[in-house]
Amino acid sequence: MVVTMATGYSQEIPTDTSTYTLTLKQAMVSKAGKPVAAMTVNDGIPGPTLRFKEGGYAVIYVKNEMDEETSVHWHGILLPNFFDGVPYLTTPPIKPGETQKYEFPLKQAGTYWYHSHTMLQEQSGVYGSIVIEPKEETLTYDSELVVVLSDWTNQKPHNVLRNLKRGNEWYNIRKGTATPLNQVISRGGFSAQLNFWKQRMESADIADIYYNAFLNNGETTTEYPDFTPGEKVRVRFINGSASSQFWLTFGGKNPMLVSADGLDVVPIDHNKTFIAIAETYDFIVTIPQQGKLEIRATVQDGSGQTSTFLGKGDIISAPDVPRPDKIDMMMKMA
Ligand SMILES: [Cu+2]
Repeated sequence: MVVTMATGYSQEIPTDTSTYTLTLKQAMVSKAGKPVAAMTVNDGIPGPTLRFKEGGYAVIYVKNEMDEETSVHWHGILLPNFFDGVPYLTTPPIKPGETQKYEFPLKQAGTYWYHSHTMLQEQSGVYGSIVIEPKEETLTYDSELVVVLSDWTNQKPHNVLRNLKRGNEWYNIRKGTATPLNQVISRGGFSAQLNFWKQRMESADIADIYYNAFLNNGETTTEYPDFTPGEKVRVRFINGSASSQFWLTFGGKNPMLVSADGLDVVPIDHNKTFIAIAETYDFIVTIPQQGKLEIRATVQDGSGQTSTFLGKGDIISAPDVPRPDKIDMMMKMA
């Protein structure tokens, strides 16, 4: 079948077409103790995993049932510019009540994701995962699991932004990552602190925002007990956070890191891996004969974590990641 797309060019549409509809709604959602105004994709946070096959064709309808305009950007996907989903730049925004159709051939394989590209809607919950299976699988594994990491605040995202613009240390005090001046002085860091103040910076800092929770697949802890001993599971991690970066650590044997940002890498046996905002990493883990494997994401400043458990039985804990020494960091930076 040949169709003319909205961009004006014609193209052969493969019979291998996968069609999805994503419906965006405003809803009260409770992820950290109390319901707050949030935004859902198909009634969930994160939204569903969109699965495609390399060489196939994607058709995605995005339905905006919210009272404000929106957009969805397909992060890392090679596609015609018109369907990139960045409002006012490549793609028109989706007005309240409107549905936008995105369509593109799938020219790559791997782990990717999607998120709103409008205002602060990504922080409110508009994000989800994309998996494109390769034409020919070169890796050996039995099953797979997608894990979307994110950060959650009970504050309105606009209030968070306002607070950041004030440039105070309230969030660091709230999450216990501030460095009290008496400690700075007792460790000989006062001249470093003066240097920082002169440059209008507070003490050394890693992450600016206090989050009420860190999530994987929308929960602080998730359990996947159905994996069986010896099963090789490809775990696809996506960091869909608004402003958090994590250290991933794995219980039991080191996992095999097989892919980064959708591209296969030379497989490497590697445990502690840093995942920055918007990055994706795939690992193959083997479910142990006894016990359940913990995979832990520890936020970079040490103020929180979220764990995924695979299998059943006693916990095989992931290694701890020590809190960074911010006074030492400040002295080195100054
Ligand atoms: Cu993006």
